[in-house]
Amino acid sequence: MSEVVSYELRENIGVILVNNPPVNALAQEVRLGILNAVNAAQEDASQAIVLACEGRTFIAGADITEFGKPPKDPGLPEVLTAIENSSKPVVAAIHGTALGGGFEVALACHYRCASPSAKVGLPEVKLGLLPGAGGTQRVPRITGVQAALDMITSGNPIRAVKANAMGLVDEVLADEDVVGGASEYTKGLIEAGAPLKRIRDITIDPSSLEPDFFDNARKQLARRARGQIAQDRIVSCLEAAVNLPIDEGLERERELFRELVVSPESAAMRHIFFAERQAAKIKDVAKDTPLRPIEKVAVIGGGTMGGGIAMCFANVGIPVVLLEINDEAIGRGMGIIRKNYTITVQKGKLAEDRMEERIGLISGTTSYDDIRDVDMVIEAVFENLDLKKEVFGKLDTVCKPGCILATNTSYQDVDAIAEATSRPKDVVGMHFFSPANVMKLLEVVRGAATADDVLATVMQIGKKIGKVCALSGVCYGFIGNRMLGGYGREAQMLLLDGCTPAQVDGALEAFGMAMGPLAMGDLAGLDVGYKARQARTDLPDDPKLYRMGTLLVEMGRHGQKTGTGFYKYDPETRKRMSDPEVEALIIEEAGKMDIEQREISNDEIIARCFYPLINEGAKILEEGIAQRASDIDVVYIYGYAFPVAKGGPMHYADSVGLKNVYDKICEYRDCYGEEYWQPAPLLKQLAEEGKSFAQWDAESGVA
Ligand code: 3H9
Repeated sequence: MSEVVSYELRENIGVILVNNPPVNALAQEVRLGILNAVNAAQEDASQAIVLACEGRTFIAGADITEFGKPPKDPGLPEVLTAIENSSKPVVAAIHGTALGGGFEVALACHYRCASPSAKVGLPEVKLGLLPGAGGTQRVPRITGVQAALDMITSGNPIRAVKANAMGLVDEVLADEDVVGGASEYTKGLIEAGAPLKRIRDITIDPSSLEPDFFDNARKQLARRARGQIAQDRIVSCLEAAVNLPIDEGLERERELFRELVVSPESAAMRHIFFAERQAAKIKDVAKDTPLRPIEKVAVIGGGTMGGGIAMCFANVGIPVVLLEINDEAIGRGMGIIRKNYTITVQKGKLAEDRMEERIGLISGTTSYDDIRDVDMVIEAVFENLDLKKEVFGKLDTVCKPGCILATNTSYQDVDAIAEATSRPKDVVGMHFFSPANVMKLLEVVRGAATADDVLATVMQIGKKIGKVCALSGVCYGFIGNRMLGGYGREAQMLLLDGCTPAQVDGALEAFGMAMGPLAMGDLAGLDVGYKARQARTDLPDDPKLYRMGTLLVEMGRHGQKTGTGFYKYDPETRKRMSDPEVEALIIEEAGKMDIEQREISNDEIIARCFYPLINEGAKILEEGIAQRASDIDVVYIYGYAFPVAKGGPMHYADSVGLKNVYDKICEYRDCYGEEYWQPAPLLKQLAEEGKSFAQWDAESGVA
């Protein structure tokens, strides 16, 4: 048929096999191959057709790299029409993950069977898209509208057994021999004279829905949209599925898919899809670097961070020893772990016996003797270099040769920590984000001596525990926290210039940030930043700098924990409210410093807060701290809740245009001073050359 699709008659069954590694994406040759095979099967002696895939998975969707390029025939809808109109039953044989366009292919088939471990799903929303080949029209015809809405707006995959109960899959096969099992199942259909079951023939009864069902769905989804429009368009498609004949519904779906595929949100989200996968690759570490086996882990420090890290490993079945200074601390740590798991159980996301199994994998100790046999240690003690060095000195004496010694430090010098051991090549940074069992980002910090196999192993184990990994070199704050400085600084400067806290946070939240920086400061505790600033010697001596944050702490307003900070908080609901007292104080302080307050636009708030961050990102790139601009985007999306619909700060800068960003930074430099606004040489260079960070990545050979 073609290089990527084969067809052969096996007894009375025509078997179509797709073989387009790694994930059998629906590239043009695959679409053409399936179309030709279905047409060929109409003419031969087959009585039914099985559509299956080689390799690790059934079709995992459209080929995302083709989006944004001129379409090539045949389009997917044409292929699906040929399948649906086949005069012989077509049976999808699903293994691995049938996702997006892949599952839509299966839905156009007359029957679907799946191996026990298979999953099906429509994850397009995670790429800022909607299922564009009938998913929004066919799924609600099977599952009803509410279940379809949940499935398509969440994008989460569904296991075979559940999919079977929902009617999305007709048969769960006995084992993983999917072609064999599907062929047997198909023979049964032939013998029974099973009809050509087309999902399109099912009608949805509109009276089964509340009159305001779609309005309510839109309102609920808008709350978590954060700049994404796909959810809203998915609701429109489901509305069409209920109210229009299927062909008109399919047409409506195509129209809205076309709108989304050219949207900046989808471009940003597709950028992150590939960026996330790139970030795990280290340019000078060979792909086939042998990995160190990690079968048992120790975590030093059972506080919030250490406990969360221990949970990450227990969740994937890896035993963890939690080392603390005394039994009381162990008890406290284990208590927090149990509490966290209990919340997950209460939410219905974890079965109680699974919780006990996981907790059973975590054991507490106060003795370094008990970690002699572990393959990896992650230190999560207090942020103090001397303390960390002391811990690593001890680890060096007890840990077995080859054990990976990782520090979870957020700021300390990984090289200085490594020097406290006789084996700096085994030392690496694993910077988890709080809460460690929830946040997806893992900054992997490469010390001057860190061995390649340590890095490769940490990247692999990071993926195993569900993290998105990005490599950072050693510097103060690594990639993420280093870039954050200017963001928080400007948020406070803007207050003196004329904004209220609600205006600053409101503009950034409207941009898509989960929480503005001032509200975030209140949540984390304003005293934390205050203490950290006092310990620093590199900050300019400027009374304007962090003026409001400092003043509020000195007034005892430490944020949410004291009930007041930049805002005041309802003691019962913790709802944040503007505080006229703070607003008056800001005006008074600005007056004392002769700052003339003025109206400030949301655009200025966004530029003043994000451009320093982008500028620092450019410095980080040219210093080689980050491998790629896209890695920085990954850090911000997964570690700092930067809106995915904006694609991360560097992608956002590209979308604004680096020349525009550079010019604004120069304007702010002239207005607010060089100590805060010093354009990065790389930003200047790219702006002058009319290039983007994405081009820099491509030209540096790291993309
Ligand atoms: C769609 O279908 C639209 C339709 O409704 C309408 C059409 C008209 N395309 O993730 P991995 C690459 S939208 C191109 O590391 P895993 C990936 O970049 C699509 N490439 O493996 C990576 O490349 P590299 C809806 C793709 O085992 C390699 O494959 N579908 C695609 O951890 C391995 O990927 C989705 O959104 C693709 N569709 O996970 C599913 N998928 O090695 C997207 C992967 O060079 N895919 N690649 O870095 C996934 O969720 C995961 O890849 C999957 C495997 C779960 C399948």
